[in-house]
Amino acid sequence: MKGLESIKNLVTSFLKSSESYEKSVDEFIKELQKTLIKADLNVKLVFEFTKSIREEALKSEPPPGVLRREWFIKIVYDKFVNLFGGEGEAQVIPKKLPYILMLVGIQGSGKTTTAGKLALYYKRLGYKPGLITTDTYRPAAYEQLQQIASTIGVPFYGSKGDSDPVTIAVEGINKLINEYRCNIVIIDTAGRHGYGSEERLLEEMKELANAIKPDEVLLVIDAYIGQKAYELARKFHEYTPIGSIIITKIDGTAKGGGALSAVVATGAKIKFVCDGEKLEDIEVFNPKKFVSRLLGLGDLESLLKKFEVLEESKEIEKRVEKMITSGRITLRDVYLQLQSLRKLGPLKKVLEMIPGFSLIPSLTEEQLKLSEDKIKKWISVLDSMTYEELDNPSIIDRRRMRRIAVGSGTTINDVEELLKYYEQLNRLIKELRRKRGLLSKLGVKGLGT
Ligand SMILES: Nc1nc2c(ncn2[C@@H]2O[C@H](COP(=O)(O)OP(=O)(O)OP(=O)(O)O)[C@@H](O)[C@H]2O)c(=O)[nH]1
Ligand SMILES: [Mg+2]
Repeated sequence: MKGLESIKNLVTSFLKSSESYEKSVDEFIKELQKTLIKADLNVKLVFEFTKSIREEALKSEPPPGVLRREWFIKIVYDKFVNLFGGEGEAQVIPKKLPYILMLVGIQGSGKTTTAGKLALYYKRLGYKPGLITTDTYRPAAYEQLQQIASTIGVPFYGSKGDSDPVTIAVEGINKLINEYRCNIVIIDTAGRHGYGSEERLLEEMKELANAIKPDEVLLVIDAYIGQKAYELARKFHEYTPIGSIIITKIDGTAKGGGALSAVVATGAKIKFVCDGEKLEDIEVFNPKKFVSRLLGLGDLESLLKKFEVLEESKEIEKRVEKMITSGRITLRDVYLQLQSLRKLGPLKKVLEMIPGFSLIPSLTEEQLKLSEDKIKKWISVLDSMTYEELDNPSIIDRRRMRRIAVGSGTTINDVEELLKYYEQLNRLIKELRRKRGLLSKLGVKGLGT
């Protein structure tokens, strides 16, 4: 990613530095600011962003087993992921069918190529896409998309000459859906001149969108647009809440990282990024993957592994939190809990990493008693239970216990022991809930509240 690739080096030199921690943090933040500004990011934004990193770094303590420097990088990672749209991949599966997508963007940004890429992408997912061009402005726009459609093997609609884009779009949608049975319709529009013409672009987009009521409007921005990406994306985001953004040409020499960050800073959603001229060169935007790459975490495997453990612990913590709030756990909760513990390896280490876990002393002790062996055994016991039993363990009598023991290759004793553990846990959760209720009545904050 051009423009931001030096962040990787900042991370490695920060981790290796022999300077004091405070000095290294200062140095890192200063360099990060320079890099982000050079990459075309809005200056005010850069200062806000780095300030929030510094504040978090000062305020939070690394969990046991995590070095302070590693913890700092984790904070940087989280902040970046948050900046780039948060957890999870962009949502690209249509919520309804048929689904109508309309692409807009300034001239040469890559709309026509991207329309083809999207058609291929959705075709490979098993949908039946079709392509429409409403571009009556650029010579050979018709042939360009027609050619792409025939390469991919999807239906195409357009009209040569001077017809009105709205008429073409309406006719095209009708034809593609009703005659060709397409369930995704992708509409390519004409480009608008110049980087300064956002207003006109957005006006025209609104007009067309009002007439055809697409399910989604996608703004295509190329990485070369630089600083302007911010304004354009901001206005677009204001105009159309159903809109999302595709960034093209991040493979080129442009400061793609800058354009990308500028866009996300507006709160607009990035759905896809394109990194080449070929029709395969499109990728669903995934903030975590993107930030991992940005920080060079792929080369720091052990650190990445640690981060994964930390995130999983967050999950466990959330689950414990949910149990306390509801005041009730089922064997399903126990099952999930045991499974994540097994996946993460040494139990003690994992538990120690959970922030705030030490606030639940009795729970920690109970759980630390579990050996890896026992976890495995109990998981097979739970695997042999019916849903009914998992949700309502009180129905498990001797007869059921025998069946479960046989099914899981364990003994009745094992089953009983697990049920006892479950009861203990349940009591504990209730007790925590009571305590918390008391605390909140007294106005004391505790246990993640
Ligand atoms: N390197 C690279 N080139 C791209 C990418 N996407 C599009 N292009 C190229 O950019 C140029 C313009 O692409 P078009 O798809 O024609 O752009 P457009 O927005 O439809 O242009 P107008 O219809 O004139 O407004 C073409 O040469 C494409 O091959 C990309 O992700 N990477
Ligand atoms: Mg075009």
